[in-house]
Amino acid sequence: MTIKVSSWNEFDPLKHVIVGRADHTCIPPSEPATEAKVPDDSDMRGMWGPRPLETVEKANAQLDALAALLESRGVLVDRPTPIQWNQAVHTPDFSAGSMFGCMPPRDVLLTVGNEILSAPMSFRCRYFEYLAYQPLMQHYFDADPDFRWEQAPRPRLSEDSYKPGYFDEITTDERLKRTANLDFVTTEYEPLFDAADIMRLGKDLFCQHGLTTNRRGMQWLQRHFPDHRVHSVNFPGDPYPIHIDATFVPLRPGLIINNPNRPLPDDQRQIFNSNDWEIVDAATPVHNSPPPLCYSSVWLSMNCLVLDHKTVIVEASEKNQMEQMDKLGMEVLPLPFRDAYPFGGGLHCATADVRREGSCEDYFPKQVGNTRL
Ligand code: DAV
Repeated sequence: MTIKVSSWNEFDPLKHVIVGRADHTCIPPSEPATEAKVPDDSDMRGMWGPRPLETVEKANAQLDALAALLESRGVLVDRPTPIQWNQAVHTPDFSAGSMFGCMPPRDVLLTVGNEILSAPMSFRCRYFEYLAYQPLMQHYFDADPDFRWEQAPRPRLSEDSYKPGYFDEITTDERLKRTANLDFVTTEYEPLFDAADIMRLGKDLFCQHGLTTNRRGMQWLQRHFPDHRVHSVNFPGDPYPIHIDATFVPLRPGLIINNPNRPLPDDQRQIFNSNDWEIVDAATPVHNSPPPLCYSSVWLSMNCLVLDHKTVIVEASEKNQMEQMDKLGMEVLPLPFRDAYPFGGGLHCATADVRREGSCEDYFPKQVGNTRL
């Protein structure tokens, strides 16, 4: 099959994708950015180092099953090359006791049209994660003369990038107040974003302002993609706002599911309402808690992978979410995936687009409301 990098949104027919790998994944030691993410009562507090081999094998089995399902639907699947994540890293500005892993390519790689952009990342332990994808990038570069291989400015991630003591002894109420007030652990010292904070809808890129993406990161994206319109959205109600894909998930043109605990504020809905987009509450997750040693919330239930406007892969135990998808007119492909969750998220997290059919549409000709930078 010829290699052509091209993807403008989250829902056009998927033809080529990267599926992550769990090998060598570590729980990184605490650092300013992860302090903010790991809940005080989490079983991950105080733990770090390589994850148990048995859990790695189970996660890899489910990731392989995802790859096989995609291939059975005619999607070309590539895999990253894991490096030994259990190495300390040092830069002139910081040291970190280990790296993280390469199960969630979505966090690192942002595909916009014929470009794949590696995000700066805001966790020190994730500074070198892009290296796992270099062999694939080189391969696309050689195979597709139009492919733009890009890297956002490498951040320094010094003490200047984080607010000191931001989450020391903080109650959940206080967390919620701060996140609603757009007061996050990262400062505006330098542009920061994770790729998974960006929802691609043709000409419009909606970025979640949260723990991993700051205003400067969005400003950088706007200048980098001058033909796009970059928007800032935020979701009060989420004490750990990291990545938009368990909060606000488009299924097809005109339809988005929104986490009902993290509703998009009214003043930011205007652009969707005015352009006839429907925002519906996502179904309630089946589980009361995430699997052990997992960073993410139970709302990975809605972290689905859309194959085309009528087909979606959903985690096999999430009956409510599958039922809702069915009612919304989607064919559901169920796939067990909870063993993979602790390694970096759900089905959307575990993948990154290389090619979807379709072109850059203008879904929001009426640019109203206050989401623009
Ligand atoms: O709800 O914990 C998970 C997103 C993972 N990329 C959540 C967000």
